[in-house]
Formats: sequence, C-alpha cells, structure tokens
Amino acid sequence: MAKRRGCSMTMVKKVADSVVTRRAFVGSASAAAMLLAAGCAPASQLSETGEGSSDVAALPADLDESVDGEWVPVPCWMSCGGKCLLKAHVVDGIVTRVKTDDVYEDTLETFQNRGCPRGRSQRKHIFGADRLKYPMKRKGWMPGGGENVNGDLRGRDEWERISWDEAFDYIAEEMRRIYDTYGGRSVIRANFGRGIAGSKLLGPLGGFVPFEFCDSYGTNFMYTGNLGGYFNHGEPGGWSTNDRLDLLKTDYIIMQGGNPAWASGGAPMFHLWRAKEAGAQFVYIGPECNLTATTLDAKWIPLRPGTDTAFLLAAAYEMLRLEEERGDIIDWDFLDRCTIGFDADHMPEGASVNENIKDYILGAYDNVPKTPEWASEICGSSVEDIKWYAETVQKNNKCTMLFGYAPSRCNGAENLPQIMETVACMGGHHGKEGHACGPVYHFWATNDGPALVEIGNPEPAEGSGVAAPIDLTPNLVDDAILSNYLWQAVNEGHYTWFGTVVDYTDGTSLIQKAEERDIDIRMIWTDYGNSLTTRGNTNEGIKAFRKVDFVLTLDYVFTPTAQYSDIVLPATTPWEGPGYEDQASCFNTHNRETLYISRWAVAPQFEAKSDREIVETLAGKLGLDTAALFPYTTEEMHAYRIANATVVQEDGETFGPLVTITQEDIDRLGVKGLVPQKGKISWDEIVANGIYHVARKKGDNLGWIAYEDFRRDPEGNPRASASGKIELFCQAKTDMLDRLGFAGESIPPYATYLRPLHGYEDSFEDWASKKKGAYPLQVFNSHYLRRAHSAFDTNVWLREAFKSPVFMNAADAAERGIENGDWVRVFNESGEFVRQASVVDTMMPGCVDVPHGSWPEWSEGDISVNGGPNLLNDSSVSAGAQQGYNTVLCQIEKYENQDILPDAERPVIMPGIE
Ligand SMILES: Nc1nc2c(c(=O)[nH]1)N[C@H]1C(S)=C(S)[C@@H](COP(=O)(O)OP(=O)(O)OC[C@H]3O[C@@H](n4cnc5c(=O)[nH]c(N)nc54)[C@H](O)[C@@H]3O)O[C@H]1N2
Ligand SMILES: Nc1nc2c(c(=O)[nH]1)N[C@H]1C(S)=C(S)[C@@H](COP(=O)(O)OP(=O)(O)OC[C@H]3O[C@@H](n4cnc5c(=O)[nH]c(N)nc54)[C@H](O)[C@@H]3O)O[C@H]1N2
Ligand SMILES: [Mo]
Repeated sequence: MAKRRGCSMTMVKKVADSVVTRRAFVGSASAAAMLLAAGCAPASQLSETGEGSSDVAALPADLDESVDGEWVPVPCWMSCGGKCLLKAHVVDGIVTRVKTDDVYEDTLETFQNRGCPRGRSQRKHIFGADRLKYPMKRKGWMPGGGENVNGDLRGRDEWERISWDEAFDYIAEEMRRIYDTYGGRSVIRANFGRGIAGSKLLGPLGGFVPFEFCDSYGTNFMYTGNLGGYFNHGEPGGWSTNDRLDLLKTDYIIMQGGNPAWASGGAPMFHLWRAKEAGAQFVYIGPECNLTATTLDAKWIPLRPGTDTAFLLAAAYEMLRLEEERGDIIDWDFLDRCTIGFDADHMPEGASVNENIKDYILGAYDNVPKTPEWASEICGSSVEDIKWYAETVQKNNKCTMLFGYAPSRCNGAENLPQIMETVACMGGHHGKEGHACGPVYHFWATNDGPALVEIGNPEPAEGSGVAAPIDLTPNLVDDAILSNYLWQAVNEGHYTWFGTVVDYTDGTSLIQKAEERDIDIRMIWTDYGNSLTTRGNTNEGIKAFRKVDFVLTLDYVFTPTAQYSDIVLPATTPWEGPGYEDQASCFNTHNRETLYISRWAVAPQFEAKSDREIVETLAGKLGLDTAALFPYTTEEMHAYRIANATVVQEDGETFGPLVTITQEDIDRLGVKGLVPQKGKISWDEIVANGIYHVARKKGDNLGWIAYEDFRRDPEGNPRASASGKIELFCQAKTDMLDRLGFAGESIPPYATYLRPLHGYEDSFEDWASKKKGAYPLQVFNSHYLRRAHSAFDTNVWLREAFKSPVFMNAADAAERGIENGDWVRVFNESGEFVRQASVVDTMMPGCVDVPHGSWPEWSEGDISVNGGPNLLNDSSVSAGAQQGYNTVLCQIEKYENQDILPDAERPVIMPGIE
C-alpha cells in the first residue's frame, strides 16, 4: 500500500491515539479501499509505520500518563443538550488520557459534572482512524451544472483527494455561478443553524433557505408562549420547573416520557437520586420501563407512543369525578385566578366557540366522555393505573410532573402541551414549593431557573479602545421550509411557506398564513449537520441530493451526508486550534450553576482546517469584506468571552464579572481589548480548572420556584399569552393551526384528542374489529447512549459498548420466531433496514425502539444494515407541522442472512452504493 502523502512522523504520532481494535479492522480489502477513497486512513496503514498500534495496552511508553503533561479542559460539544467537564492529558501535542470533573467535591452543594461514555471516548472520535484528513472531490462532478454534475452518481461515485487550493477554487467558482444565476433562494443550508457559515458567508452572499425546525422540541416549540408558559433558556424552552433543591421537597416525581439516564445533559440523575433519598416516589409513564425508570424504582404505567393526550384527558375526567364524589381534589383557587377557559364561567372575550375543556371532557360536544375506559383502549394503560394517576396528581400531593419531549415528537400531539397544563392546573402544580410541571429536557432537566453564571459575548471591553463588532445581516431570504418538506421541496420545486415558527424571546407563535411557493434549489451546503441521517425520509433525501447542481459538506468524519456530496472538507474539532470560532456551543452555561471554560488542546490534525478558516477563505474569494466579517482572532474571541462572563452576586439577584483580570494578566496574554476588573476567580485558576460552579445550599437565596410570582399575583405578573393567564382555552393556538391549514379542519382552542397519523389506531386494518394491519408495530426512536444523534456512530469504543439494535418485547419476538441477537428486517412502505433484535421484557408489547442517529450503511446490497429510523419515515406532517418521529409503524421479520457481523466487529466503512 502506498505511503500516505504529505504525512510526517509527527502526524503519524498524532493518530497513534487512534486505538482501533483488532477485530474492528480485520476488514476486507475493499473496505480499506473505501476508507482510503474517502480520505480516511485505515488502521492497517497506521500500523505500517509501526506506531499506530491496534491495542490500548500497546500504547507507546512515551504516551503514558506518568510522563509529564498537562490536563487541558477540552470541549464536549456534541448536541446531547448538555455539557460535562472533560480534561485531556496532553503530552507533546498528543492526548494520552481523558478524565472528567474532579475540580469540585461531589456534594449536594457542588455536584460533579461527570462525563458520560460518549464524552469519555471523545478522543476516539477526534483521533479516530475514520477522521477525514484532506479535501475530497467526487470524480464525476465538476462545476457548471448540467452535464457536469452526474448527480445520479452521488453516493456511489469514486473520490479523489484534492488540495485545499483546488477545493477553494472549485467551490468559489460554483457558488459564484449559483448565486449570480439563481440567488440565495437556490441554496439550502441543511443544518440546525449552528456554526458560522450562515451568518458570515451565505447570509452576506445573498442569503440561504433555512429549514424550520420543530422536531426536537416537538409541539412544545410552537405555541408555549401563547399558552402562557414559556421560559427562555437561551434555546426554545417550554414550561419551567423548579430548581434541584426544591425537588427534595416533592412527594411524587411523575415522568411522562424522558430518559435522563440516557439522554439528558448535566447531572439530572444525580438530582433525581437525591430526591429519591429524600423520600420522593417515582412514576414513569411511557412505552418502556427504561433505565431512568428502573434506576429510580418507578411505578411504571405503560402507555403507547403518541397517546399521551388520551391518557391525560382521561386523568382529567377522573379528577372531575373524584371531585364530585369526595371533593378536595381540584385546586379551584388556582384555576379561577390563574387560568382561563376551564369551564363556562371562565371564558375569554372574543372566543370563536362557546365551548370549554371541562364540558369536552365530560362528553358534551361529541357524546364521548373521556373516561379511563375510553382512553385505555387507545393508550394501553390500564383503567386502574389511569385512576391511580388521577388520584395522585390531586392538589394535596406535592407533585413534580416532568414531561419528556418524545411524546410531543408525535403526529397528533398538537394538544399535548395544553392538556398537560390542564391537568397540572387542576392539581395546582405550579408556583409552590414541591409542585411543578414542565419538561425534563436538555441542560435544564431537573434544575431549572435563570442561569447563575454565564459566559460573555466575544466582544472587546468598552473603553478598551478596540472597536465593537458591526452587526451583520444574518440572512436575506425569507423562505424557511418545514424540515419534513425539505427534500420534497427540492424534488418537486414547490413547497408550503408559513414563515418562522416562533419568537424565541417569549415563545409565542409567529406562523403566518401558509402560502404555496415555487422554489428551485441548486446547492445544498452542509456544515454542522448530518441531514441525510437525521432528517425524516432518507430515501427522499437521497433523491434531493442527487437532483441539485452542487453539494458541499464540512465535517470531521465521512458521514452519510458527506458520502452524497460533491466536495467534502475536513473540519477541525474544537479540541484543535487555534481557529475554532464557534465556541459558544462549547462554553454555554449549563445546569444554571456551572460554566465551562474549555480550550483547544492540540494542533489541527492532518490537513483539517477550522470552519472559520474555510468560511473566511471562501468569503475572500467571493469578494466579501473579511476584515468586517472577522474582526477578531479566535484567541481574542476566547479571551473576550471569559472576560465578559458574569456571575450572580451575594444578593442573589444582581450580576458582576466572574473573572478577575489584572494589568499583569493583560500584558502576559497580549490580547487587545481587555481592561482590568475584579471578579470572583483569577484568570489562571479558571483557565486551569475549566469550570466554575456556583455552590448551592438549602435555604440560600438562589432557589427557583417557577411561576411563584404569577401564582401569587397573576394580574401583576402576567404571562405572554393574550389573556396574561394560562390558557386552557387558547384562541391563538386555533388561529395558528388555521393559518397553517394542515389539519384540514379547525382544531378547537381547548385540548381535544387528535387521532395521530401512523399512530396506534392506524396499526389496525380495522379498528372496530381490531384486525391488525400490515404494519402492526409502533416505532419510537430513543436518543441512545452510543451516540449524540448521529455523532460518534463510528466510534470503535462506543460500538463495542453499545450495539445498534432494535429493542422489542419478548412476546412480539416469540410470535415471529425471533430470538435475542437475531438479525431482523424492519420495514414499512417507506423503507427497510436490518438490525439485531434486542429482546426485552421492559418494552410494551406492540412497541419497538429503533434508537435514532445510526448511519445507514448499504453493505447488504440493496438493504441497509443498522439503517436509521428515518428510512421508515415518510414526509407526512401533522396538523402542527410536526415531524412525527415517534408515530411510525413497521413490521419485523427474521432476516435471511444471520451471518452479518455486528458493526463493532466490522471495519468502519462508509455508507455506500445504494
Ligand atoms: N445520548 C444521547 N442523549 C441525547 C441526545 C442523543 O442523541 N443521545 N439528543 C439530545 C437531544 S437534541 C434531544 S432533543 C433529547 C431528546 O430527549 P427525549 O425526548 O427525552 O429522549 P428520547 O430518548 O427520544 O425519549 C425518551 C423516552 O421517552 C419515551 N417515549 C417515546 N415515545 C413516547 C410517547 O409517545 N409517550 C411517552 N409517554 N413516552 C414516550 C421512551 O420510553 C424513551 O425512552 O436528548 C438529548 N440527549
Ligand atoms: N428519526 C428521528 N430523527 C431525528 C430525531 C428522532 O428522535 N428520530 N431527533 C431529532 C432531533 S431532536 C435533533 S436535535 C436532530 C439532530 O440532527 P443533526 O444536528 O443533523 O445531528 P448531529 O448528528 O448532531 O449532526 C451534527 C453533525 O455535525 C458535525 N459537527 C459537529 N461539530 C461540528 C463543527 O464544529 N463543524 C462542522 N463542520 N461539523 C461539526 C458532526 O460530526 C455531525 O456529523 O435530529 C432529529 N432527527
Ligand atoms: Mo433535539
């Protein structure tokens, strides 16, 4: 095999850390060839030098931790919704070990922010053998459109290594042509808005078509502000819950969806465990008794995916019945003062219908009382459990009701945020010690409230003599496309426009009247995203990728999105620098009490360049004013963020500088734009520690009881809803859904049951006689331990630790002759893939979990192995324009070939020929 070009011994040493298991790389010659073709070095090539040993134990002696080195706080930045502290032990520019938070004592005051398996194996990702190493071009593609494109070859073409100069020339030439001929409306940026390319290149060039995204927060994203509940966490929030110390005062912690043991950043399991020690009883409602539920010894109430609204309607019915029977169940005072629309006596002015939720629940409008028996048939929870739940959430119990967002990532979940509130308000579970209702999600899960310490803006200090940055036009195009329709819009040249979804500051809907528009997409730009894996309907996505003139991807690894691109550029990770500008995602305050100050630990690997350098070079070539776009170096930006960080003061309310800066520091750092200031920790100390933790104590002045002021004085502290109250009747919701027009008919302003497309009822050919249909199993997609979405899927350590299975119930498996570990075909009308069955007793019969984010890989000919759940997803949208990830149906059968090796035992190969 040819020696690697342009690769010095130091470079080889840098990848010596790429521990690749022997088994993982006893690959076929063709697999190795594919890796090479994709700009990645296979392990065999590493061992050629004698240095890239293939076993952890065989790390060269000079990589031993006992050798002097430095522990550098490094970012753990993938999109799991949280942050933990990571430190890399660096010796001569090589990372030898990784550890996690040992800066603070692991006490109730300053719990440790300990890394998960993904964080701890991050170096296997950054220095992995599958890391992209140099720019690559698809052989069949040339700039110019038309015959030069050979779009059909995308995904199965050959690749060639090109120089950076060649890459920049090709890209600039093609982008100039596309922007000149078709303008910004012809360019899609297929990610979630992270990274700098949007604001510093595509925006100023003439804009780009973003995709509108409701799929993470589900229906909570659309109108929580209109309901009266929104709380801004710096990302679209939802309802607010109380802080972690208040959890110690609650009697019942009721989780409906959610799985922090797998999928919440920060330390929610620590906080939940403390609550358990303090005597809280746990309840878990969902299709699986998952790791969170079993760890906390929760009472499990099984419930089918997409049926939470039915369950909660019946709970409300039962609460009304109990109130009638014995009284003292419903918090009438809270309903009366703080909500509108519960009954005929509390209707808002200008209501479009003279109806209310109470009478709907009792069956006044459709002759269907929403009894536990009615709901049980749909949601699968027993009548007994529904009744038990209703009795438990009554006003005299201190309840913390925590909702995951998986239940709202369902078709037909439009009314879920509202019925959840209806039940919470009936029990009065807002604004009091020990009572709360809201999400268990991302970094604020189980420890909500305003941040107590925050990173600053990357701007010089006022009075330092260095000019502040100018405001940039972020985007010139008002053509947001619904993410579900993105691929169809490309393929059909047509889409339904409705503007932007929500106002981030107060959570109210911005949706405008839907309008049919033509669109002609010519270029797909991808940085910081893996849309061919993570967007619905992968097969439609492949068609879209094949249709356009040009696809460009910037990433560290050869993702499926890269595989279907024309030029792929190797980006640096935030562990490499200087040059990584998008540090916001690495520094953000998480868990309100902690702030991370991480930095780069090693030089850029191989030929990788930072996103910033790539964008800056292209901006220059395309005639933009780079000095205005990039006024500061990344080192300066890093220093400004630290200098501008703020922390809560002794009064518990005001904020002051976090870091003390002396003139000596400024002289030593050599950064212009800093001025001396007095803070709580020295520059050197925070930079060495990598973390600052605001200590909490029981009874301190930093606690947070959500909606406490509102509960006390709703008129004096109105919410962002039209009435200022919590709207159990929300005209704005109905008006917004009407403007969208996706429902076909108007949905009432109170919470009704909407039969979900591809939900449980649709699993029957005939609902009345209960005859099952061709796709009888309900699929949900957990956010899995092995990955952060699609990231880390090729990480060899994580592959070994966590397979990529489909979890199914033992009875469903037995019925199909399937045993644990068998390869099975998972299929429906949209697509199919093969995975190993993991047969469990913790899953509700009829439900299967296909963990989200696995890379579709076509090593079994036409059928994908491990294929992502989005192969099963059609592009349908629900009334609220939701991507119904957890309302998908499938069938499963034993696969004919049982000789497939689990991916941990195969080479890391790229998704290939379709
Ligand atoms: N390890 C890991 N962590 C992550 C991520 C990741 O990719 N990997 N992604 C991060 C991001 S961006 C997000 S959005 C969050 C997602 O966080 P969540 O939405 O909380 O996570 P999921 O794993 O989708 O769902 C959690 C549980 O909800 C239950 N469930 C599924 N459908 C339903 C339903 O319809 N009703 C009810 N009651 N329960 C249901 C399932 O039992 C599942 O275990 O995770 C974040 N954290
Ligand atoms: N079927 C199904 N689909 C889902 C979900 C589901 O539950 N089911 N969940 C949805 C949710 S909640 C979410 S949030 C989305 C997430 O969807 P995505 O954001 O597309 O998912 P990621 O896998 O996080 O993609 C990030 C990519 O960016 C790369 N990257 C990371 N940092 C950088 C950087 O600094 N520069 C560059 N150039 N690249 C970088 C990573 O290597 C990775 O390939 O997926 C959604 N898709
Ligand atoms: Mo998400």
